[in-house]
Amino acid sequence: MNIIKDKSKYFVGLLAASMMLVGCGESKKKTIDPASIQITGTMDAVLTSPPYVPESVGNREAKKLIVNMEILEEEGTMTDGTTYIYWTFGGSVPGSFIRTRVGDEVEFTLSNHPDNKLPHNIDLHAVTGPGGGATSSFVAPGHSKTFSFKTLNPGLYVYHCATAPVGMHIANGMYGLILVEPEGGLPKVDKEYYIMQGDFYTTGDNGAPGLQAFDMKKAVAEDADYVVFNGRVGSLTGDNALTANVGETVRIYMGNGGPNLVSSFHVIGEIFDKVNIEGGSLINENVQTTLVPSGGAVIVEFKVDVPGTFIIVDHSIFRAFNKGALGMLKVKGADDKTLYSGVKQEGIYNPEGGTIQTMPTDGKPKAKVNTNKSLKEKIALGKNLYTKTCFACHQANGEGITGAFPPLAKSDYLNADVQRAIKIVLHGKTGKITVNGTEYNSVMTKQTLTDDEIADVMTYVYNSWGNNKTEVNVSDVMEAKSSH
Ligand code: HEC
Ligand SMILES: [Cu+2]
Repeated sequence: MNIIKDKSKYFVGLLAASMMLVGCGESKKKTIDPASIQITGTMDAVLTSPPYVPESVGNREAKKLIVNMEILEEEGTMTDGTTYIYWTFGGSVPGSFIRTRVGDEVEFTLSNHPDNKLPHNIDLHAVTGPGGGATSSFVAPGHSKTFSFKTLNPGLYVYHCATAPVGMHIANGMYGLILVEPEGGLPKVDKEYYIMQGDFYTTGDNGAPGLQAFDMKKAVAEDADYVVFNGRVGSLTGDNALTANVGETVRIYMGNGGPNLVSSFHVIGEIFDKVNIEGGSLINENVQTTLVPSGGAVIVEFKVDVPGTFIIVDHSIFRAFNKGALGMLKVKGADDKTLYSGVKQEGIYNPEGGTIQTMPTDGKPKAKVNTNKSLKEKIALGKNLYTKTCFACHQANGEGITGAFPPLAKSDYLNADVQRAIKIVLHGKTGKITVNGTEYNSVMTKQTLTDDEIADVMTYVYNSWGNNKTEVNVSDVMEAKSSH
């Protein structure tokens, strides 16, 4: 079937559309012309983790702004008793907040920590250039890349990793915000905060205890187990709540990393006095709920007139009370009975808590190296290692990811040759291989595991998902090490 029957017509259409776009761009540039703003001097950017933002730019001149960002893959808490391996820009989800002004020349260095397992890059929506920087910033573990760009458009922009499989990198927490302030800076306010929403997909359902792996199937189905602010349940509640005093103006830089869901952003009991729609220059006033698209952002501002706890939610409300998208702003100060009579019922908005109750984990310490393990013990230890080390690529049930990571489940390649498989784990693997009739030409990084751990993880893999039940011993790993 050929949808585009007449290709020449299609191209004429495209040409007309692109001419229109060029036209708009030119008329805009005549009034602003940020490309011609000269820079004076160099400064290091101060980066902050959420919910904080760096100091405002005020009326400083445009500068060469040095940004150093480090990618870290690390285990963190999703909710009490549940952990997840997050991939982060700067060690937090969302990643470090970057604050610039229009006309800055940003020199961006992206470093990928040597303990990380995967290559990454960064696509900043504030960048005018191929891939928003992604093509210039692709960086392997233990390396760094530097590129630079000029900030041409004021606004609040999302940045994210754009390494394949892109959805998976974003789902694991690789997103953040970069603010480009206009000439002279944004108007001064009393309090500024940084919130970003994200949806997470785990093999166990919401509240299932222990380390949870990413679930590709649920991600594709957009069936989120967690929808949260700032990477975890409870990041903005209780002692972590945002704070303000009566009479202050609060500005929230709110982004949505997705990967899938749009956010109906709302603060219960407040009205946004000002909303920079979609993080751009258009200001709306007196807004109850603002829609933040996946890969988009918004700036909201409101004056807090009465004391109390104001609940911040995604007003797609089951997400707030059952999946985690709930935060708090605690406002201190004197009551104003003319504004609010104060017939207040404590806790009326969080009777269900932020999440489903979970069983406590046993927290047993790891077993010492034991050379006399039973097959069952080896499989149990191997499963634990698999979840920590291999699942990021080969997935929870060894199903792999089409086009990127080969399956280990019912893998003909794996089952055909134990020594070859052990060597892959010992040394890593690049180049073409065919697994179950499909060709892969990708990179598996060298795994840093002891001989004992390799024996356990391989035993687990061979005894799972329809594989041939080989038991791998330390002596097999030593044999693989000594032969080439
Ligand atoms: C960073 C992603 C990544 C991690 C982590 C990873 N692998 Fe791999 N693995 C790959 C890729 C990619 C290939 C294919 C390499 C190629 O195309 O040459 C591969 C291939 C394999 C193969 C051979 C092909 C097959 O499907 O049978 C085995 C066996 C294997 N990996 C086992 C493991 C085990 C066990 C672990 C954990 C200890 C692990 N891998 C961790 C990415 C990874
Ligand atoms: Cu990435």
